Amino acid sequence: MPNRLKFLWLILLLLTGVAYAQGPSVSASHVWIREAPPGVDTLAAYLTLTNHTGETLTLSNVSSTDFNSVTVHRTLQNNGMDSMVAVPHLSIPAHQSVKLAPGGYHLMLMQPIKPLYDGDLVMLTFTFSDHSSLSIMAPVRRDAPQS
Ligand SMILES: [Cu+2]
Repeated sequence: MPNRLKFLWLILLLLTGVAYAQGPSVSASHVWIREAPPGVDTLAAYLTLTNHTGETLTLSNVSSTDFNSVTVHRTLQNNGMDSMVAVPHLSIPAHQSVKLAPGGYHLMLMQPIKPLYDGDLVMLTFTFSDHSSLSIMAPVRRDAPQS
């Protein structure tokens, strides 16, 4: 792993550690953004959201200072054709995780403020139905991480 990536992961681990210390309602893991092909101004972000509370929470908003618009999408496969639908109210059941991963749920990041490449970091801010919020740094990657 290149040193620069090690450093980024260290920052991510520290941020996650701080979030845990404050006892967040929801935490994020396996976070990454797929680098867009040249000329494409829509990127997909993937992560796992874990609800640490005893009640179902809904993701009420996602924003990023690096994009004009962020929405939750779901990829659907119908007769071999992929299509995407908006998911306005993603639910995370009590003490459970929801995976946003290729082929299923994802964040659709639209109209980046500047071009983003492998190794860049993007801040994403999530707000949930209990009014708690979570900000994370998501690394842009050319290829899917092994996990
Ligand atoms: Cu999408």
